[in-house]
Formats: sequence, structure tokens, C-alpha cells
Amino acid sequence: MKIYDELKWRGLIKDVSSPEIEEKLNKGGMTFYIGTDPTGDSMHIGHFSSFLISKRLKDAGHNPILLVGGATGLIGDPKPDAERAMITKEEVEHNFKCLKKQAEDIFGFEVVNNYDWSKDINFIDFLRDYGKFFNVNYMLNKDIVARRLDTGITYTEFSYMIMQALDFDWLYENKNCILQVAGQDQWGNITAGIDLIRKRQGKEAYGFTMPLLTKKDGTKFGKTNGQAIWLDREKTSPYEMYQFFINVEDEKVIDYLKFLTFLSKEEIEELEIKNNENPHLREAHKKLAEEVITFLHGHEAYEEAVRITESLFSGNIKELNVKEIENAFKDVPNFDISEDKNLVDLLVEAKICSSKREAREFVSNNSISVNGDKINDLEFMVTKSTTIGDKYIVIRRGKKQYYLIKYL
Ligand code: 383
Repeated sequence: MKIYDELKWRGLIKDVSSPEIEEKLNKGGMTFYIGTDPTGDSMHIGHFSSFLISKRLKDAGHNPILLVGGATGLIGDPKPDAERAMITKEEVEHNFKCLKKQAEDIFGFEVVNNYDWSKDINFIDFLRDYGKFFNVNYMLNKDIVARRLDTGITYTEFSYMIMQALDFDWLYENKNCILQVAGQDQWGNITAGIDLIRKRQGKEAYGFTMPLLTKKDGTKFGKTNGQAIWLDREKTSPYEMYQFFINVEDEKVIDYLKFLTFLSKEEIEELEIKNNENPHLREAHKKLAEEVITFLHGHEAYEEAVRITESLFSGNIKELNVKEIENAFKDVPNFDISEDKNLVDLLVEAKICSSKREAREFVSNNSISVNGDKINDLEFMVTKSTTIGDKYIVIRRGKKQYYLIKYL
């Protein structure tokens, strides 16, 4: 399949600046760029779905540049709802370093910083050399600015599109970069760049956007309990990522496979049939988790995530090592002990039960398990030898309420 048809089939084309893009994409040989701002110290799944385009286009014979916006990060791309809080220069610098490393590690491409060419432009030159090409009326009509007029937008954020346009203009002139790619929220900024290049250099540049990934109800994809799914494994462990993908909506899993993996049309169509016929087997979900986690963190991390999941499911918690326990129970309530304890007392002290009476009841009812084993002995002692790896005791109350006890 030609690259343009493949991108279309995957649902990765939203707006295109010109019908010529199809032919240009299929031909290969274009230098293109995609950018991100250092507003945080890690990218998340939303960034990932767009940045993957760099690999897809590279495989089709184009030449990628990844931009991390050390300059634009200091200004802030206007959001539709409200002005951003300004972040400190130190923070932008720190985030920049993290994102640059992350982008290089994950995608393996050259990363450029727009601070390098923006920092020395003085205010007077800026207004003379760039400001003159921007009609205020044109700027006011850009979707994102228009949406902010009622609630207000500062001059700082209003100027953002000029900075991004200036980047495209600079990359065109200095790196022969003729295409910019991004998520659909960037359409206004991309067209601002194309227009600037046309006016200032008299050249034709191109751009296209991809749709944002959404859930069934149209809201943004990529969060659990309000928390983003980060690409940094210290922030979202491979196990957490596995849980996230295993639980995505059946109706959307095929879309996510198209967006987030390199599986072929045939492979995805086969998974689609399996998903329709036997959704409870979750084969499409499992493959999605496998592909993304292996791409980001390697095969070992993926296998560890599966092992944790299976151990929790079967109750074989003792099979897990200390690291896996820490991973699996990162977010459950925890409690430290430094001496042997009667289980009933521990259940009360660790607030797993609200009273001794309740604790005894739970234990007698077979509702408490320690490291996966049901304990119904009211005299049971939790000791060092109960621990996994000399450190942890996992208590489960009822079907799935977990608590982590650390024996200091
Ligand atoms: C800055 C300077 C440029 C080109 C791009 C930029 C960043 C851009 C932006 N991008 C988003 C971000 O940084 O704000 N103004 O979080 C997101 N991107 C990508 C994609 C996306 C966009 O990093 O749609 C989601 O991930 O384009 O929201 O010269």
C-alpha cells in the first residue's frame, strides 16, 4: 500500500494544506518536522500517537526532524479554554532536557530546539521582519484565537502562532524542511507557517494534521482516573500501561491499533474479526498492549507486565519479586510494620478493617488473603518469614482491595 493510502486507512489524515500532498508523500524524499513544547517532563500517549508519524514517514523514505520548543515553551500555545500559567525558565530548561532525551531514545531521530534560532531576534527586528507579514485580522480569525476572544487572551499567547510560523520558515530556509505534521489542534499554527513561507520566501510549503484520538463518547483518549498515560516508565509503569490498554473500549480498540502500532492492514483486520467474534478473549487489546509497550520499553518490560497481571489474576502473588510487587501495588494503600504482628491487630492498625470485631469477621469469613493465600486463622502471625523478598506482605480484602505492608 502506498504511504498516503496507508495513512488514510489508519485514519491519520485530518486536514491537508494542498491536494498535492498525496503525490508528495508517495514520492518520498521530503524533509518534514513535528514539534512539541516542554510544558512537562515527559510525553504522554497523546504525543506518542502523533510522533509515531515520524517513523511512518521515515519508513516511506522521508527525512524526519523532531522539534522540542525551548523557545515556544516559554510562551505557551493558547489552549481553547484559558490562558496558561507561565512556567519558569528553569522548569522549561529541565523539561526540555527530559523531552529531548525521551524523543531521541524512543524515535532515534535528530532533535532541534527553536530557542537556538529565536533567542537572538530582537524585538524591533521581530516586528519588522515577521510582524509585517501577519495581518491582525487574519490572526483573530484563527480558530484558537477566535475561541479565546470572549474569555481573553494576552498579547504573549496571541503571538505564539508567529513563533511557530517562524520555526517552519527557518527550517524551510535552513534545513530544506517543506512539510509540517501535527495533531489537528495545530492546524492554525501550521497554516500560519505555510503562509509566512509563501510571503517571505515565495516558496510553497505543506502541512497536514491527524485527528486526536478519542474515546467512544468523544472525549480525549489517554487518561486513567484523570491521570495521563506517560511515556516515562517511572511515571507510568509498563504494568500500568498494560492495564490501561487491556481495558480500552472494545468499540475503539481497532482504531487504536491503527493509530498506535505498525501492524499491517491484514493483521489488524484479523484482530478485528477476533474482536467482533470473541471480545472477551481480548486478543486485540492484548496485541495493542504488546505492540505499544514493546516499542516504548522493550520486550522484557512487556513480559513483566503480563507476569504481574497473571499473578494478580491467579492469586500467585508469591511468584512476584520485590520490583514487580512495587510496580503492581504502587497506588494501593500501604502500611509499615517493624515487628511481628497478629493478623487481626494488623488489619485494624493498617485501617484495612474498621474494628477488631470487623477484622475477626473478615478473617473467619475467608475474606482476607495474605500473599494470595486465604487465611481464616484468628491467631495467624505476620512475621518476617511471611514477607516476599524479606520486605513485603500483600493483603487482599474481599475480591480486589489490595494493601501493601512493608516489614521494615
Ligand atoms: C512548537 C513549535 C513548533 C512546532 C510545534 C510546537 C508545539 C505545538 C504544540 N504541540 C502539542 C504539545 O506540545 O503545542 N505548538 O503538547 C502537541 N504535540 C503533538 C501533536 C499534538 C499537539 O506535541 O496534537 C499532540 O502531540 O501535534 O497538541 O515549531
